[in-house]
Amino acid sequence: MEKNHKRTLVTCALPYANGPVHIGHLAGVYVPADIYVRYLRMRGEDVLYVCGSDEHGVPITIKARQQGCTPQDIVDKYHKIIKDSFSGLGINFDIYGRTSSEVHEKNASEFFRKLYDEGKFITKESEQYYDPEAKTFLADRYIVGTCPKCGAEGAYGDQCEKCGSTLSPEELINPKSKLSGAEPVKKKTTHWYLPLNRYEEWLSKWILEGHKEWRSNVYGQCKSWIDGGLQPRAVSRDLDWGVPVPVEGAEGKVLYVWFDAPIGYISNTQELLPQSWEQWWKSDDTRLVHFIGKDNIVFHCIVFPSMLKAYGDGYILPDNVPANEFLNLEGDKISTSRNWAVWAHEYLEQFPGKEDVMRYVLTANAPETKDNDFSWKDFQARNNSELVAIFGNFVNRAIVLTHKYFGGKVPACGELLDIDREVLASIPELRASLERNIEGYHFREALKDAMSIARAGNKYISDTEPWKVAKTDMERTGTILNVCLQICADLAIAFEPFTPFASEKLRKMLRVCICAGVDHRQGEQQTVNTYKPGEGAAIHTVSVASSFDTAALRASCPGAACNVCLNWDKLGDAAILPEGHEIGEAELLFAKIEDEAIDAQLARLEAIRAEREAAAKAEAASAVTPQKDECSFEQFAKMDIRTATVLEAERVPKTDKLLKLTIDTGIDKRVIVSGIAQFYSPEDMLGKQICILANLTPRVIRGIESHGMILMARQGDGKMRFITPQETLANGAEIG
Ligand code: B3M
Ligand code: ZN
Repeated sequence: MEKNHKRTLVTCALPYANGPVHIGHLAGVYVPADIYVRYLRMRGEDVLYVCGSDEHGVPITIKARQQGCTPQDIVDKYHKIIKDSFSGLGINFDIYGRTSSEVHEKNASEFFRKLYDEGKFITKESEQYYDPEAKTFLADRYIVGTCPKCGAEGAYGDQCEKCGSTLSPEELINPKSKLSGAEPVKKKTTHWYLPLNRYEEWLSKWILEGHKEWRSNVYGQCKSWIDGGLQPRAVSRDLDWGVPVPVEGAEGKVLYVWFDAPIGYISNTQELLPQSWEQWWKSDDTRLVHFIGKDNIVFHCIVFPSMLKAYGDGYILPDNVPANEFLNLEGDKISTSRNWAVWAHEYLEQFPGKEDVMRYVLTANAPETKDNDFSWKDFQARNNSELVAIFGNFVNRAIVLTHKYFGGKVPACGELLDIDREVLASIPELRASLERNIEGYHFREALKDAMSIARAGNKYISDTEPWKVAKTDMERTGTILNVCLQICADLAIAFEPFTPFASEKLRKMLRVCICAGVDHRQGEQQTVNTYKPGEGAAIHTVSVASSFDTAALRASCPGAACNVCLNWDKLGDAAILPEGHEIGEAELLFAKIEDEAIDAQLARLEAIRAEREAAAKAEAASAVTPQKDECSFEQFAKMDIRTATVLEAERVPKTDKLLKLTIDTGIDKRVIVSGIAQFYSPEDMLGKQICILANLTPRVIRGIESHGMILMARQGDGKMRFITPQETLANGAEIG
């Protein structure tokens, strides 16, 4: 890896603490970031890994209102759930902070104040929506209405979830307050704006000229923002939840959540490292990488950098902003409000011990270049036919056979044949590709490289058949198993970033440890969340910086039964495990996932889908069309509406919709052609008393002359029923 930096600061988008995290979040941001961090640590890089909850913003106040509690209750609840989900999946940040912390409030406030004092903001008076009943201004998400782009109901003031368009509240058709349902009125208010236009040229140089290597989705979005001309952006809101605007006369105003949230990265670093945080944020030899989802690109590439630029004081800018596209679930967009998601905390409960499987599947299907789909069948297939059948199966055969023929000791490596040399030579090549891919943020491809090592091992053991060779040639059997065990050690290294739980299990079987940064096993797993130079310097410097000094490492490997310490640099070494090294018992690395578990998940989703469809149907059925223009009594009186009875009914040949009815109108017997065949069969209509418009000008329909029209009631979803008197009357009774 190119090294013109001393340390890497990795941040992950701060999840809103208004709900649990789901697989879309994991695939988009947290799993790739975790792979990246684990990899860098194994390479001996000094990495700080920062995240936390985003505890301000309208989604939180809305949730609190829905649940009848305070915003604080909401953030307390979800902060814990989210934090536990991450650690359950092995995503161990150095700090998982909160934007409601004191440090953060102070930081965000001071940040604003400095820009304010230095005249970096402009103020603008504008008209904004105000709820006259709730007596409050309505932030974007508090206004709902019809989407001007796709016509969907329930679009928000900032976005339509149906078609994904970005909206402004003014664009909504029939806007309604989410608080009271009232029609909002426009009212004057003043806000502070960051004039992004002042930074346009600078941004263009920095990104469009200087970061052509960024992912094309990220670069493309930046380019279209910059080319479109940047506008001043409001950095305050009329709200009562958030960091108060620290200026006289700003009562009832708070910092816009997207102003304070990115400062949260800095606050969290500061909370963890009150003495040395500046080294991570203000030093040119720190490399900053933001992992985010695609909906956060503008904030991380345009707004936050402009804020930092305006602030000055040596803040560094991101070196890269790997943003992913979205993950869908079973072909449908993931949606929190529709409960169309796989929630991380539920997954962890329902699939204990399968943390790695989710990490693996989300990486194999990572939405890196386009939106991608998660399906439970694919999840099962990848587990059963890749993790179990290839990776697990290979490791199991190698370890079981070593116990069977060599008493659990690594056998000697004798003379190598071509087949041995070939498999051993393939690993450094795969390693090089894996490194290129991870360092270029192509995690899907990197995982394929790691999996190729397992495939190579599995093929090698199948081709060399040591269980057959053992009948005649123990020395050759030993060589084959020696090669297999070296590949097992390679797998423990290569898979540590992707499937850390399996890597740990494998290390236990091989009785080795790993220098994965601060995660140097010491009987009990060290918590990785303890990056504390000063008091915890030993953890940091010993296990990261000098962990590749094998002697020092062994010395710091107290009492563990291992005498081999792995590190990234050993990947591909043909003699990682020395002859005679004693390995542990075989344990299954991955277990098969049976159909029942998958069917249960599919049934759950099916039930949600059915419920949603039923609700949509009911809503459509109850939709009423607006009242028509007035008509006079004279106009109405012209219509001759009467009762009649159906005497004969038949389908009009070659049509789906038409019935030919012969009716008794009391005046005469006549034929009416009616478009009701979708709703009634000829038998249904026979003998029924109906109401007709008798004096409608006759029309020829499909060659049949029709004399009048049957009165039908039509519901919002198109369902139709004919009108019939409450009790049978004489035919020809006038209606009106
Ligand atoms: N909370 C938005 C999101 O979850 C937001 C990220 C903040 S990162 C500073 O999409
Ligand atoms: Zn829309």
